[in-house]
Amino acid sequence: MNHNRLTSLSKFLSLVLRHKPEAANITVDEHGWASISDLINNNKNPRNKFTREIIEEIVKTDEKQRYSISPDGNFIRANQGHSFKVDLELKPQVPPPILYHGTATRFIDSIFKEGLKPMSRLQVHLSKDIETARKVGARHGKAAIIEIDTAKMQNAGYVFYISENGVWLTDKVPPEFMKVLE
Ligand code: HQG
Repeated sequence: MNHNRLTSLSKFLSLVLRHKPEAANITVDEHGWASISDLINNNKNPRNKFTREIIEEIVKTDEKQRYSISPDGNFIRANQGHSFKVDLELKPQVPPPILYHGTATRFIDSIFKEGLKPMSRLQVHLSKDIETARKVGARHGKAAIIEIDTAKMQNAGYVFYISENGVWLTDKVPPEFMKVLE
């Protein structure tokens, strides 16, 4: 399938599974799973029409591995990034001693006043490498990178999770655990 078409369908899939299931006339369960047959059959908009093959190609080729298909092949969910409440059944994990958060320079003052907050998503997203953080930050403007002392946070009782696709998640990061790297 044509690359642009696949990208556009992948964006729509991300919208549906993370933010707005009703856009495809489907529902997701408490763990974020959507029925693949509903996704194929309920969505009448020809511009965003899914087939089993298209869904499998999106899942397989997604550069961030954003989606998982259930072991029985019947359900699909986003691995992270939701704005509605879902229980992804992630277990607390010990993170590397330092993680990074990419943001835009214009948010820095507010972040160092209030701490990092999930904003419209369920949790704050952190990366293990600076390069990924830089890309995430550049989506919002001129990228700024914040280094987070996760070892100190763990000692203070904060809990971390890692999504199926390797994004570190936590509920919030107070200013005392952060410094601006660049
Ligand atoms: C900022 C993408 C002001 C925060 C990426 C960020 C990621 C504050 C923005 C995933 C703040 C929220 C998530 C505060 C946080 N004051 N600004 N107190 N606390 N912010 O998009 O982390 O490509 O919801 O720094 O790869 O940028 O979609 O979060 O700039 O993994 O799969 O508020 O989305 O993945 O923005 O990105 P977002 P994010 P996908």
